[in-house]
This record gives sequence, structure tokens and C-alpha cells, in this order.
Amino acid sequence: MGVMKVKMILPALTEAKSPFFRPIKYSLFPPLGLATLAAYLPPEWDIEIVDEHVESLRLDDKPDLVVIQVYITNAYRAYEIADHYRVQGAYVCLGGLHVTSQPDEAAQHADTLFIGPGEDTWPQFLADLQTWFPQKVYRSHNRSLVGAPQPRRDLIKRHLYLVPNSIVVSRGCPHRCDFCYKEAFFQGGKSFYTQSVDAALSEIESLPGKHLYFLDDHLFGNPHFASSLFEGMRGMGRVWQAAATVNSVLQPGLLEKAAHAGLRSLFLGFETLDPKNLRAQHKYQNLNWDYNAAIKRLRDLGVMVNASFVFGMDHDNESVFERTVAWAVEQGLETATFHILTPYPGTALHQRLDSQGRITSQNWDLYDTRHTVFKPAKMSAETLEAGYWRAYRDFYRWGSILKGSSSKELWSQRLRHLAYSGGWKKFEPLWDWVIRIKRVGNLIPLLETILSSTSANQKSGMILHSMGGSTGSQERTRAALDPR
Ligand code: B12
Ligand code: SF4
Repeated sequence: MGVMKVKMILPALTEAKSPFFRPIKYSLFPPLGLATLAAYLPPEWDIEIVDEHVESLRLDDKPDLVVIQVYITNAYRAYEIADHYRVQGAYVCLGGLHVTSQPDEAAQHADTLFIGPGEDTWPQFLADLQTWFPQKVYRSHNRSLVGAPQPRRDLIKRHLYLVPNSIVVSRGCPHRCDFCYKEAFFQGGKSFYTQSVDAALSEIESLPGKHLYFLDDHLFGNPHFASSLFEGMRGMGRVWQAAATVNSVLQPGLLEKAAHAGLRSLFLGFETLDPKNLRAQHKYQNLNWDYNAAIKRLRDLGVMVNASFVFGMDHDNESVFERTVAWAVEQGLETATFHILTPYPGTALHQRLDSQGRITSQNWDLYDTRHTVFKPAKMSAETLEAGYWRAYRDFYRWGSILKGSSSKELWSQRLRHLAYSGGWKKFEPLWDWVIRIKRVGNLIPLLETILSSTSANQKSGMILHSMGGSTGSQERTRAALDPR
């Protein structure tokens, strides 16, 4: 086979076409999944990665092979692009989370479908392509990151992203929460595995600059791996952000190692303040742990917290919004990310609500954690949506920010809180403008400086932290910079 022209596309969610689309949170991270797959292609092939969130997609070209990553909210757009290229005669491959949970729907738009992670199936497909007999469907069975090549970051247009150094050193999570995408994606097979520590460290070393963002669902999920990783990172001069669970930060030792290795902010999935909800969602790892103590531990080590909450679980009534916001403000949390419970297809939550006849919409565009697509148990759908928006408004109003900041002991921490919580909201139009003129990458040194200064004297920085991570969250977008 000669040199092939390959186009790899991350379609933008349908919302991108709306006049209300604000690109800020979509300019954070490059398409790491596609760059990972690109690493398996022969280097001499003509490969392009296009991310529709940050650039426009030309449709007048003639690639031989088109590779599209499908999430739930970009599914309709992904199918549109796939149909277009199939008519042009390209061979179209679809994979990713939504394809995995809805293969029958996606099959109508693809020459080949990929179920689950791509590290085993993609090279198998490429080998079959050599013989011109690829299969219609490839299912991932043999999952491992050992020996996997590093993502082709040279194909990423770094200047278009605020966080070009995103990195993933594991897949999945050791837990099984009913609402999480995880079981739907890994479908009964191995659902938590890591790279070797050496491979992870050498990937980290290859990244320019100082700042890193680990997109792993739960970076502390394997304490042995995490501990060796943090030891290896010590002295590298990195500042980084990640996600972990409440119980993991309460374990003695690991968090200290992470902080010494440069951890500056951690996304924590608190999800709900009601233990009955935690039990119902099988989120046992949050049960009987002291949320307040976890926050204090992080604060004492100078690590900022971005807290994630989900509204609409079966024990939530209409008082949940005010109670949650009041607690978050009282705790002095600088940022919080709120979500409406969303039953992603393939999850245990979806199965349960479906069997109870409570799913009210199959419009994937609405599965963005900002809309109610099911019948809540103790309030109306309208109350849930209104409460969700109110929670954002109330948490980020000046009165709350001032109250949150006054909960801090040190003046430096109070000022930090004000700058941090209030600042990014004020700077929002500036961010939008910088992104629109495609200069977002120019701001990275500034952000690195802010985070670095945070480390030395435990003063916190601002903007970057609010991008959050999200283990345990409904919407793992790592984007509390959400322009709502
Ligand atoms: C980073 C991230 C983002 C970033 C950037 C996305 C990007 N550039 O890739 C931003 C902030 C833009 C984002 C936005 C959103 N996100 Co997001 N995001 C993530 C996150 C945290 C990590 C993704 C990642 O990089 N993983 C690591 C790489 C290596 O893995 P990967 O991308 O999955 O790719 C692998 C496989 O999927 C597979 N694969 C993928 N495509 C293909 C194609 C082929 C042909 C093959 C062979 C294989 C293959 O192979 C790759 C290697 O194994 C995930 C959570 C997660 N753990 O996956 C959520 C997640 C994907 N997001 C989610 C959601 C809901 C959203 C939003 C709707 C949120 C919102 N309210 O706006 C938006 C919509 C975006 C859209 N286009 O529609 C959901 C998706 C649920 C679903 N069932 O589809 C997830 C799972 C979070 C969750 N709910 O738990 N997101
Ligand atoms: S919600 Fe978080 S803790 Fe639960 S399974 Fe998913 S990634 Fe793991």
C-alpha cells in the first residue's frame, strides 16, 4: 500500500453552531485520543488532525481514510461529516464513547466501527487494511498501555490550546459509579490500567514548558503506581493539575508526594452531600469520608480544589441547590462545577431509569449535563434545570465570593480567593477574544508563572485551577471555566 492521506477529526458538538456558543472551554485540551491513534500510522503517511472546536473543517478535500471520534454531544455532527466523506469515496472509521454505547446507530455512518479503547483494535485494523480486508466492527479485548507509542503531539496545533500539555497515563478507574461513562465504555473487560512508570515519566519529560494537565479519571487510583510516579516527578520543576477521589486524598502520604511533585489543583467529585444518593449510585468510595477534612488537607498543602456536584439524584428535592451552594461557600471552595444528572446510554443509571420508564429524551444534543433528559423523583424537570442555573449564579455572585474568601485564615488566601473566583468571570470577555484571534497559546507562560508562584508560598493562582478535572463527575470536561 502506498502513502495514504488520512484525516482525523474531532467534530464540534452541535451547540457550536448556535449563536450562544462560547468557545472558551473547548479551547483547553487538544484531541489526545486522535493523536494517540495517529502514533500507530506509518510516519510517512500524510496525516492531519482537525479539531472543529478550535478551527473550521474543510470538506472539499479527498482523503483516503477518515477517522472520527464520536462523543455523545457531537454524534449528529460526526455522522454528517462521515456521510459526506463516504459519498466522496473515503474509507470512514468511527470510534469513541458514543459509538461504543450505540453501535447500531453509528454503523449506518461508517465503513468500520471500533468498540472501546483503540490501542488493540486500531493496529489490528491497520494490519487488515494492508490486505484490503478490514472488518466491519472491531471490539477491544486485550487492553494494555504497556509498549504503546507516545501520542503524535507533533500533529497537534499547540498554539490553539490553553493546555496543550494534556496527558493520560492510565485508562478508566477502579470504581464503578452508576452514572459514570466508564462501564459503558470498557464493557465488562479490564477497566482500569496504567502505563509503566518509566513510560509515563519519559512522556512527561518530552513535554515542553512547565505546566501539565493529567486527564486521567483518577490519577491516584493505583496508589503504588501514583506513588512511584510522583517520586519520579519530584525535582522535574513541573506544575500540574489532576483529578482524584475524596477518599484517596485522605490517605496519608500520597497527597504529600503529589504536592511535592508539583500538584497545584485537584478536581474532586463530591457529587452530592446526601449519603442516600451515594448509596443509590453505588458511589461507595465517597461514603463515610469527611468532605471537610479532605478540603482542609488540600488547603494545608497549598493544593486548590475544584469541586464537582451532580443535581437530580433520587433523594434530591428542590432544597438541594441552596444547601449545596451554602456548603460550598462555607467551605471556601474557590470553584465548583455543577451538573444535571445525565443517564448516558450504556450506564447502569440509564438501564435503571429506562426500566422505570423515566427517560424523556433521546436527543443526544441534550445529553450535555445542562438539560434534564429524565423524570426526576422529587421535583419537576423545570425545577431541576432552574435550580442548576441558580446554583451557578448563587455560587459565583459577589456576596458568595466575599463570604467564601472570608472563611480563609490568611489574608493572602483571602485575596487569592477573590482574585480567583471573581477574576475569571471578569476576564471572560478577554478570554473569548484571545481565543477568537487564535492567540490562546500566548497566555501559557503567564499561567505557568501564576501556578509556579502558587507553589512556593502556597498562594493560589487563578484561572487555570478553574478548569478543574473531574473524577467522579458526571461531566468529565475539566472545564469549570464554563462560560455560563
Ligand atoms: C478532555 C475532555 C474534554 C475536552 C476535550 C475533548 C478532546 N479534545 O478530546 C473538552 C473540554 C472539549 C470536552 C468537552 C465535552 N465533553 Co468531554 N471529556 C474529556 C475527558 C476528560 C478526557 C478525554 C480524553 O482525552 N481521554 C484520553 C484519550 C486518550 O482517550 P479518548 O479520547 O477516549 O480516545 C480513545 C478511545 O476513545 C478510542 N477512540 C476514540 N475515537 C476513536 C476513533 C477510532 C476510529 C478508533 C479506532 C478509536 C477511537 O481510542 C482512543 C485511544 O484509546 C473525557 C473523560 C474520559 N475519561 O474520557 C470527557 C468526556 C469524553 N466528555 C464528555 C462530555 C459529555 C463532554 C461535553 C458534552 C461536556 C459539555 N457539557 O459541554 C463536551 C462536548 C464535546 C463534544 N465535542 O461534543 C463525556 C462523554 C460522554 C459520552 N457518552 O459520550 C465524557 C466521557 C465525560 C463523562 N461524562 O464522563 N471534553
Ligand atoms: S464517577 Fe469517578 S470514581 Fe466513579 S467510576 Fe467514574 S471515574 Fe471512577
